[in-house]
Amino acid sequence: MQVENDSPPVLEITKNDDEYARVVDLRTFFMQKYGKEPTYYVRVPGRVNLIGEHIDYCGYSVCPMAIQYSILIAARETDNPKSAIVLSNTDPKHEDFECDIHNFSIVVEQGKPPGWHNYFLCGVKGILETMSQQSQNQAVGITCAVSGNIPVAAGLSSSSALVCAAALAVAHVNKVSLSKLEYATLCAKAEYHIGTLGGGMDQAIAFLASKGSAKHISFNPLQVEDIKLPVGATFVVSHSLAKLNKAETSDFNQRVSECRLATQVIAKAKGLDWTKFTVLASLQAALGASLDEMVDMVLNILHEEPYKKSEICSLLEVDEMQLNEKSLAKNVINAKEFKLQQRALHVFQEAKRVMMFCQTCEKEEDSHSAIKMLGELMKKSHISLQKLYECSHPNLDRLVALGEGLVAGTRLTGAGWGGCAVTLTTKENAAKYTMLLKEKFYSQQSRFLATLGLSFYLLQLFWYRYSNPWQFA
Ligand code: NG1
Repeated sequence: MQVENDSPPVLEITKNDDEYARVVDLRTFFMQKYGKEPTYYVRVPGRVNLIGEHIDYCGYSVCPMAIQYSILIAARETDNPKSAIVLSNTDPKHEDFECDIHNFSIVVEQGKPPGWHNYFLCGVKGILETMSQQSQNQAVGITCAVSGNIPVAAGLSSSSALVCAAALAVAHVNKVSLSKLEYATLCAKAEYHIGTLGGGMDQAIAFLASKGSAKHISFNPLQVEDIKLPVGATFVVSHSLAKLNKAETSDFNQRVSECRLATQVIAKAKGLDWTKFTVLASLQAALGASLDEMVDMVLNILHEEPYKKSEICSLLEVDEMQLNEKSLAKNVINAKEFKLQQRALHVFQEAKRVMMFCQTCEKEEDSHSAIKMLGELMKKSHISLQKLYECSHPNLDRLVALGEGLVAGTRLTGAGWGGCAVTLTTKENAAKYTMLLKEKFYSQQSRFLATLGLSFYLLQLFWYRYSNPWQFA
């Protein structure tokens, strides 16, 4: 188990780095905009999750890896007035923003995608909360130009990368020193201000990723281990061309709330004080049961038909107001029905698949059969997300159905309802598979031609000793 008590690294960038041109462009943008030189840069990667979907917020471990797309910030301390936060973005769609570090609020309207600066402000808020009142009063502002090339609303964690990059930028100018683990924890909490109750995977991999390696990340306490993928394992990440900003709808928080309700209903049925439980992993720990036993328990205790609020109230012996307060996210209190059995089944079975994925990587000597086994787990993960968790999208299902004979398995990655799929294939088959995707998927989509360059990614991951590190910076 790796202990990550060190601070995020300060890296030198040289002319040979792939990102050099991007840094130079951003510097030019900053200087044209503000008439001054940036004094430092921050870069935070996006990620693709290989397996372990919608279980981080239930306390279960996940297997993400960083990708080469990132948020890059050019920054300097603001001098006039000293407390101003001044933001601009190289993407003209994102408007300039200014506020005072001592007086701002994060405003998110329901049903609308949050303005980009709100993610930045989450990072600022996270850092301010680590400071004493006196230091907060003296906090200095920051002038930033932001450049992002992680596709937005694609399940590749562009929003968390921005929150984390903002936290790093503001911490630096205010001389706040934190470990990677502290950053990951505070940024996960800070992103709650956007309104979605994610589980911490994205912020953890943003700080704990290392070049050329996927990670097994577990929570409570936050820990990270390298995943030694089989030789030749190659991942292709493809965009379904359907976008969903999860802060725009209540779907994500509905799932979080359903998992919480499932936890509490099972806890009550087992004679535990249900008010003490919010996540399925803590319930499992309290019951001392295996994941298979938890699956049996779900099938015995929870019914398949959706639960009405009134039924849950009577099971937990509370009124509706108490239920809203104890168990439901704010934007879910008007939901009429909750599927508890399906969601809890997905979580326990997905948590088991993560265990098996990691064990296969550890134990299987023959890389060919290891890749096959990992692919099977990924396929099962997708079916579960589609049928039990209901967070797929027809485009994702079409991507998942392609590649018979060329791929080991494909699944949706990230929150779903659109966004990207991740495919495990071999080094030999990757090129043929990407050709097939172009022919059978992208050429059929009218928007594809316009978005070809942006929508399609090939990420090759080799055994880390043979990797090209810059691909996974
Ligand atoms: P996306 O939407 O892919 O960035 C979200 C959550 C994760 C996790 C995944 C589903 C946030 C910031 N991220 O990721 O914590 O729950 O969905 O596995 O809410």
